Amino acid sequence: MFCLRLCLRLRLLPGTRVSDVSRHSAHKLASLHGATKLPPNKTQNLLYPFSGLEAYLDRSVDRTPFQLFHPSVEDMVNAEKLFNASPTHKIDYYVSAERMDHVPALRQPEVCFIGRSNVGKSSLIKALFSLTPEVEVRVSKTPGHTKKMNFFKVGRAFTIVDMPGYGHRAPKDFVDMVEPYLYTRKNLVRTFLLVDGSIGVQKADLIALEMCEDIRRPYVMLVTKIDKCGHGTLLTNLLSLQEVVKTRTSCCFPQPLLVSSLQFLGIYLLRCFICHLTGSIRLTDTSQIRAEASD
Ligand SMILES: Nc1nc2c(ncn2[C@@H]2O[C@H](COP(=O)(O)OP(=O)(O)OP(=O)(O)O)[C@@H](O)[C@H]2O)c(=O)[nH]1
Ligand SMILES: [Mg+2]
Repeated sequence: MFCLRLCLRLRLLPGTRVSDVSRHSAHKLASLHGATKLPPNKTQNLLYPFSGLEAYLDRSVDRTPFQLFHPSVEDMVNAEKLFNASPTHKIDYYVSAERMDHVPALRQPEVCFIGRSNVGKSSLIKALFSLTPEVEVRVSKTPGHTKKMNFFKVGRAFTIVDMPGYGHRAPKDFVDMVEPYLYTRKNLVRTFLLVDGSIGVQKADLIALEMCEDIRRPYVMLVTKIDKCGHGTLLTNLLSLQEVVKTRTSCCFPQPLLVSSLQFLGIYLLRCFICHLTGSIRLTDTSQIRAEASD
């Protein structure tokens, strides 16, 4: 039923197909259109990854904090349009910076991705840009791969920044490079702090979380690699992260977002969240945001 309604809507709404430029090379799940060709429960999982976990969650656990941002399919379709390049809406790598004085002066709202080396920051950006596979985002099995702050422009709508990781094999000047950026960047509307869902919150993640709290700017926890472990492990890690967010944070959005860049789980929802935070789309009334996501 869900899928039928969804497919109908997607067929009716213009601009939901992959752009001409990338149609031949984009992954089949890069677009919502591709996602809706799967069986209904798989589509539901891709669009709303928490729904796949809910069945394994004890009845006594309050589901509300996990579904504060719950956009409608229509909103996800609108967000997806921003991730399709066109001659008047170019999506591309812009510049890299090692220090604040190399950071480009840009007016459009910006979001950035931080987290431990190897947590999946670059892979996530690659998945977000999967409708324009010609945009080069480098990922690697070897921790410490991203050495600079890499800026990607999404037309004039917003910028996405891929950061070097902290922890194992991080660039020595991570703190000199990233901390000043987080403190001083005027057009930064949201920081996404990534934690690996298959291994849970680590000491280094708690240090980063404290740093975000000290900076006192809004940030969001993103749980990556949710394909990599069983439901039990993922739920245990998710609930302990939720407890950290509840008890130790005041600037963090209360809902951790779940993603798998390999399987495209949660990518459509994240695109929608970014478009909402940067003011690039207006959410329809049917979308739930129980806690104001743009505080
Ligand atoms: N199973 C699984 N593996 C992933 C996922 N995302 C990333 N990976 C793998 O994790 C490794 C690291 O990914 P990157 O995206 O380069 O990680 P990063 O956070 O950018 O790392 P640094 O640049 O070193 O800070 C790669 O081998 C990816 O293929 C995911 O969603 N699922
Ligand atoms: Mg990287």
